[in-house]
Amino acid sequence: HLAQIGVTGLAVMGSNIARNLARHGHTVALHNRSIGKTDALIAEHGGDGDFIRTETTAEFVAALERPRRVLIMVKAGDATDAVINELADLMEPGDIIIDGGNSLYTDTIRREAAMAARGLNFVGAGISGGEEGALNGPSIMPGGPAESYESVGPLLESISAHVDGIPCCTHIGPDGSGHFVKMVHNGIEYADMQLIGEAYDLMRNVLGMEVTEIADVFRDWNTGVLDSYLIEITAEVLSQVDAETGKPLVDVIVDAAGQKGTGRWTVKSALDLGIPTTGIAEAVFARALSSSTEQRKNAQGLVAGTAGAQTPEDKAAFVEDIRKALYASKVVAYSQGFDQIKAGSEEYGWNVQPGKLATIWRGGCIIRAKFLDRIREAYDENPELPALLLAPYFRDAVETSVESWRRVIITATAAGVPVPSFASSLSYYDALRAERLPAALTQGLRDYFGAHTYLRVDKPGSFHTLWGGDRSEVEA
Ligand code: NBP
Repeated sequence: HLAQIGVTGLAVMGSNIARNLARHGHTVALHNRSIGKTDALIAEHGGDGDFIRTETTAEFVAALERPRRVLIMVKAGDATDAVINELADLMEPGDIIIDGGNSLYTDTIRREAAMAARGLNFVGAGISGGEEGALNGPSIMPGGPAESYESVGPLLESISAHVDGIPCCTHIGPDGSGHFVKMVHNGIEYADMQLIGEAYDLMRNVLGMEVTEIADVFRDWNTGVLDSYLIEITAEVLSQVDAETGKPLVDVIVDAAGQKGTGRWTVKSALDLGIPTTGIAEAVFARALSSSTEQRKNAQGLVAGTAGAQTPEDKAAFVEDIRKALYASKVVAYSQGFDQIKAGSEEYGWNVQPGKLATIWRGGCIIRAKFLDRIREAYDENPELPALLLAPYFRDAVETSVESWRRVIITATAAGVPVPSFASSLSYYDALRAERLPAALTQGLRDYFGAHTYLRVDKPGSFHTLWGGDRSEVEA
């Protein structure tokens, strides 16, 4: 008998996806560079469904029905290229290679073109949800040729998470689009986590709350508009007590955040596209600062200068202010993320539908949240929405939070507690709604030192002031 799909790369993600496929009644051919992982999977979970064990890549390819469908779940980068090339040599026109790893979208664009030239269909699929999602239903963002989605879509949809009966998997667009949106998804995840961290820090270091009390606040927040996976697990992590010391676990974890690179990729892409994705950038930089341990150690004795700081008198009211600041900043981060997706889609001609994306992010993935329903509705109502922040629901949400938002930042600043994402998100909002920006002065300076010219508010054309001469204005 032959397999409907093959999975190569059987580390955590690959083995869980293979099991998920088997549990949904698909026959799955298994392959891994070293046979140990394949055998371990069959020994431990062979009962999950119909698996075909293969050792060599040739055996693996021969175990598949046609058109062949292979899902690659290996380390992103060179390993993925090596596996693609090995498979491509053994496959035939019309066969489909799916890369489910966290590949950089520009790699996916390159690989898709190379495979297309050989008659093969290449699907770069972003998969979110971590280990647990891979096993029980991830959010899947497949790009690549539309025809290939007809073949792999039903398979992938069957194993994805479902919300209200709708699969959290949809065709995103051509070549690198799936990995691009997965990248921005991860960037948004960085922003979300940074905002949660700032909210926690404010409760801990401005209000002086106990960790367990803060856990209860997050548990409570998870019943309202902030209802989401990350808020839910924040309560879990904060409730955890270290067995060895009896302290809250969060107090024995080293406060230096790691990163694997997707946040950094998102910010690099935002810079290239000229999109101010400040929420994500602040989050990436905040992780970098946290890991500058040597500098931090040396700076610890610096005078804080927070003599004027006052603890808010009404604790409950300030907690509510923090909740609103978190929500408003989150709206900004998502609005910026969707702006970046729109810009990427235009740059590469992908025609990504933001509403469809919000729909498949409602379940399975790390940023899953009630909130995504509101985003979906906003794009359903107006697919041409200039910015998420300007959709009526989100406009209201931010406008009714803005006073709290300002109070939180003023209080944090006076107390010397860093709130880079809260503060920069508010500055972004204030800049966006400003009637005039100091960019006019920037233009004046650029014209002064570099004759870069400027536009005038009152007439068409480009102008230059003769700064070194009689300072009269000439048309450029
Ligand atoms: P890893 O990213 O740790 O990769 C391990 C797998 O890659 C093993 O099967 C290993 O084979 C194989 N491999 C390597 Br390394 N080099 C190879 C090569 N040159 N040729 C063939 N195989 C090679 O596994 P993971 O954490 O399960 O993640 C898999 C993919 O999914 C990655 O791209 C990751 O970024 C992505 N992803 C991960 C998560 C997550 O939560 N972990 C979430 C979403 C996406 P071996 O057993 O022979 O060493």
